[in-house]
Amino acid sequence: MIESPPTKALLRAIPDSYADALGQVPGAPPIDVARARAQHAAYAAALSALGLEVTVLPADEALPDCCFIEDTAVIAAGHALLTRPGAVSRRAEVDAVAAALDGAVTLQRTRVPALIDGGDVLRVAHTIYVGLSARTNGVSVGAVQEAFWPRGFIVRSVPVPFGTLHLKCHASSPVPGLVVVAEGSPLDGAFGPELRAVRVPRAEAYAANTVGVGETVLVAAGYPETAARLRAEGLEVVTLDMSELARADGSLTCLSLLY
Ligand code: CIR
Repeated sequence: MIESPPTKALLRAIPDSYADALGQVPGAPPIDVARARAQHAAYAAALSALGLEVTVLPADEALPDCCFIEDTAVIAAGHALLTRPGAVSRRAEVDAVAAALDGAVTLQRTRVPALIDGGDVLRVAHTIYVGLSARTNGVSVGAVQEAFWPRGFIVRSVPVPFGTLHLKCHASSPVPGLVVVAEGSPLDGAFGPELRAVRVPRAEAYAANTVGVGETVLVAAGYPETAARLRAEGLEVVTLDMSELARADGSLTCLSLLY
């Protein structure tokens, strides 16, 4: 299977209701929505500067978490599996994304009783890992298999440790052939010698979630060792402030669908 690299990024704007997004730590200071929007805009600008055609869908006030668009679809080889997000309050996010993707990729819906958040799906070369988490159930593994096995992918399931939201909180694959893995994560040591693995120190685990475009990797700001290890692999590193997105359990991959 020969696949061209992504040329487009689909993002979704941040509603005022983002102040009530899921995943906030009780007692933590309130989210600064204006600052979150500035961070989101910097993310969009970074993708655009790297040559992607960026489209930002309008926010929906009824959907506080809608900016975390990654959870609504899994896209590979020109095909999108539209998800059924694990959180009930997020299920309606999918429709606007489906409409935006229609025509650009083929579409398939996830059927009941499968539940899946895109943040639990990590593609590494021709293997797709599905993290079993509080949001993604075992039935979804069959759904991912049905969608992507005919397109040349092997699908494997992997447990997501209790207390963490998604598989991609632990690992990402920003560049073909390279994985970024948090030390001690369920995927630490799971990859074969054909892949380059950059291990992220435990104290920097949040930085294991990265986005790559060509030989450039977006990394959350404030994780110098991870940035240094990626540079040592010959990659360009762009750091982005994620403070207000992290407050609702968001990280870099969550904010876009690349295709
Ligand atoms: C949620 O709890 O669903 C959102 N507040 C955060 C989703 C983050 N998405 C991702 O990591 N793919």
